[in-house]
Amino acid sequence: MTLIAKEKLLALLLEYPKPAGIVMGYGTAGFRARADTLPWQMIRIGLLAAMRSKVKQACVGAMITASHNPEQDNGVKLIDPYGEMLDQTWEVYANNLSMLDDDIHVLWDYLETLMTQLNIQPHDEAIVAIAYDTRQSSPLLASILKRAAQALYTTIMDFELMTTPQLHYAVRCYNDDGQYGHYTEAGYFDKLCTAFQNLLEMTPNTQRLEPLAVDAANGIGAMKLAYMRQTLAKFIQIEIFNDGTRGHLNDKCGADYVKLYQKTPEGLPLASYTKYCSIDGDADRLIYFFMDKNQQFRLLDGDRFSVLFASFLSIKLNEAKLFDDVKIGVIQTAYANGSSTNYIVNTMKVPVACVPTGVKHLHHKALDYDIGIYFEANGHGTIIFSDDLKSKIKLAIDDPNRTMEERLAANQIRAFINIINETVGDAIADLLATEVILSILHLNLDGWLNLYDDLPQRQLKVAVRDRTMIQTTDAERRCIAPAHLQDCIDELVSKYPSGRAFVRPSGTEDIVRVYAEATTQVEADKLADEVRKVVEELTK
Ligand code: G16
Repeated sequence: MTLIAKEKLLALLLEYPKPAGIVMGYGTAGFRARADTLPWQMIRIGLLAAMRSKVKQACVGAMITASHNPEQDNGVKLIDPYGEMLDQTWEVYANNLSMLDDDIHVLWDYLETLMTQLNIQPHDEAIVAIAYDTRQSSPLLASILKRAAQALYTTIMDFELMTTPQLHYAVRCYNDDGQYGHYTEAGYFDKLCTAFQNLLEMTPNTQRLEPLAVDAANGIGAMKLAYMRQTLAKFIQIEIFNDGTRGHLNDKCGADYVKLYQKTPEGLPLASYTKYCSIDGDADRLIYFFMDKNQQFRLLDGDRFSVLFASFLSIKLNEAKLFDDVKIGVIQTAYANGSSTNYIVNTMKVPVACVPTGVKHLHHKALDYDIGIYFEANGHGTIIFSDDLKSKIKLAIDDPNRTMEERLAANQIRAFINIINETVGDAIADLLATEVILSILHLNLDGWLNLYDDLPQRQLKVAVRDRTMIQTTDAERRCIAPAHLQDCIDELVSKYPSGRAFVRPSGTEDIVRVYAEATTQVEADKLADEVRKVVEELTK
């Protein structure tokens, strides 16, 4: 590689030195840590983004966000050319680079070895699309990443403030020459809003949509939803709260807070609306909730979206007489409420697969189906539709031998597909998809909730000395380290009828997560607390 590239890199290493003793791994959603400990990491990830782009001969994305984490954190993750998460084999290179100290010779040798191994030339073209959330630390981190990528002769597309799913969408569109949509923000809004409008207009007897109050977690989603509000006003009134003008990012609000603590966020007028939802700091998660007639808080989480979306698509596939030709499946993680899995498998007769936490795992598994519906209980998810399914839908729409009803149903599926952001979980797209289904199926939140009863559950965060001491297997449902932890959990669980519990280290926060469910809330809370004590004891 050229001397100039080496000099540019050296300047960055001197400007943003790696703190002594720091260790960071590419986790559930990239590197995440306190923002002030991240600048050195941005150099390495900028280099990796450039290399990935050169290898794939396509644009890749770099999103700077710590999503649901508190304001003082930040993070970065790479997006592959099809808009999906970085190929997991490349997480190894990310970790290798992360382990290297600031010695320019060592770093340079590693880059050259990688280039030889991957058969790339330093001057091969590279394009990296960058975007960031509203955190104060984001612009600086973005600028470091940009300079590092540029040192390896990379063209930067700087989208500045965007939601995470918008960047995933933009990368996909850019690489497929606009087949999936136009890569700009205007293209994203236009695709979603047009599909939403088309689906409502083509459907007879839709139910009028009640106004929706959105808790935007004081994050980027507020700004982006505000753009769409006007366009959608003819169909739905969207009111945005926690829009960042007063509170702090994800502080006592947002999807993670509402799901974790199973309570309403601050900053919303709770008596005024029949429907509420919360998104998270980078708008990739969505949770609905409402106050029932006894003013009790009622939550509709990611499991509920799987049920709603699978029900709607099954109905429409049946109407289009396509159901028997289509392989539909739901992907969950260990956090899925046992009742939801039971309902999907036994009542809806749709197969369910369980994979480890992290959209990257769910997305991968969803590719096994024509319609792969994946949601984590925390509200992060989407649907993937196979090319084969899309062709069948098109043929059905154009087939003059089919009845009007069949062709309408096929058309409705096509419009619905265009609302969904297939690249990654997208709170805005999922919100529109939810609203449209509620309108078409004449459901309110109460009716949606009453499809099945959740088992009471509790989730806890436990601070431990070293969270990597906990190792899991079987899609994170069982522990293999430390010794005896699983035996202890099994013994505790056996005391609770329908009890279930597991622990796993978080890949985004420096904590261990405990999950427990049982037949009553008191029991779920007690089981979670007992498991917490065992975790604390065995990780001392
Ligand atoms: C990220 C991932 C999600 C994951 C969540 C929590 O969400 O994208 O798939 O469920 O972290 O992960 P962990 O339990 O390992 O901390 P987000 O919304 O923070 O990007």
